[in-house]
Amino acid sequence: MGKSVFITGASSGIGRSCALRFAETGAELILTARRHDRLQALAEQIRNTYQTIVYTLSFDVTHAGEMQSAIESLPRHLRCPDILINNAGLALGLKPFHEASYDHWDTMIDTNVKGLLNLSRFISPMMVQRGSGHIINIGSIAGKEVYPNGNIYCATKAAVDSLTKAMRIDLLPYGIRVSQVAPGAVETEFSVVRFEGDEERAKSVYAGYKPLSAGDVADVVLWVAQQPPHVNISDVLVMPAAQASASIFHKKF
Ligand code: NDP
Ligand code: 8X3
Repeated sequence: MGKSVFITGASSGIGRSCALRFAETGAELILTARRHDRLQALAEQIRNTYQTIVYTLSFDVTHAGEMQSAIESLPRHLRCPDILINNAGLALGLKPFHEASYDHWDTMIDTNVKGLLNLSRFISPMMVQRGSGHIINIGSIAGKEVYPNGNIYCATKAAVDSLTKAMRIDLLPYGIRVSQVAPGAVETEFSVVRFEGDEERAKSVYAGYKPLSAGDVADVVLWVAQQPPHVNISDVLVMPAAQASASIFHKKF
């Protein structure tokens, strides 16, 4: 492949698996997240296994200034990657609307929506100037359908769904492809984060059926990225075979 790929949220789950999948193709990687140690360990594993170039940047996507300084520390040719994968995101809590935490709302909106906006707004002008690029946003089934107590998380992913369409329209004249991969249930650290470290509760989300793995989703992201230049996979909804909609699962206990 030989492309440069910038991945947010590469310290865990889907982002980490994307890093490994793209590394196999020989891509130059820019891996970002807040947890520096995890990024370093992953970068070392990738360099040793695939002999590919990997840069790591530790920043919080909600801090636009921090993000911009981190990108400016990269060699000039990597500041505008061929592919940007906007993956960093999280859910916090699962409470009815009238009981949900204001702090959780702020963090989800700032991370899932403003984080994606900050980064895309910073990098897309460079793609426009170059006349090429591919932005792949990780949405969710939660952005297409609302489920009980999902309220603000679902709304942030609906925003990702809308922004993907908006970016595709506005960046169309400049040779920039914009895609969304929207997964159903994927077993990662997502539910441990959502339930603030409650491992048992997190495990129960994936009990009785086979969820997607982060690698399953990374395979789809790689497929989207590997299409010929005249093809854009605009939107992929990928779910476990045991999931029919945001809240309907076939579970066997
Ligand atoms: P994980 O919790 O395993 O990974 C989330 C990643 O996002 C981590 O690398 C984390 O890194 C990063 N991240 C979170 N907040 C920030 C922040 N403020 N700044 C920078 N990085 C941040 O979950 P998943 O891999 O499952 O989630 C990845 C994406 O997939 C998310 O957008 C999620 O909404 C989406 N998704 C997940 C599904 C699932 O069922 N798991 C289904 C559909 C979509 P660090 O903590 O080191 O900063
Ligand atoms: C993550 C999937 O259904 O738990 O976006 O919200 S879900």
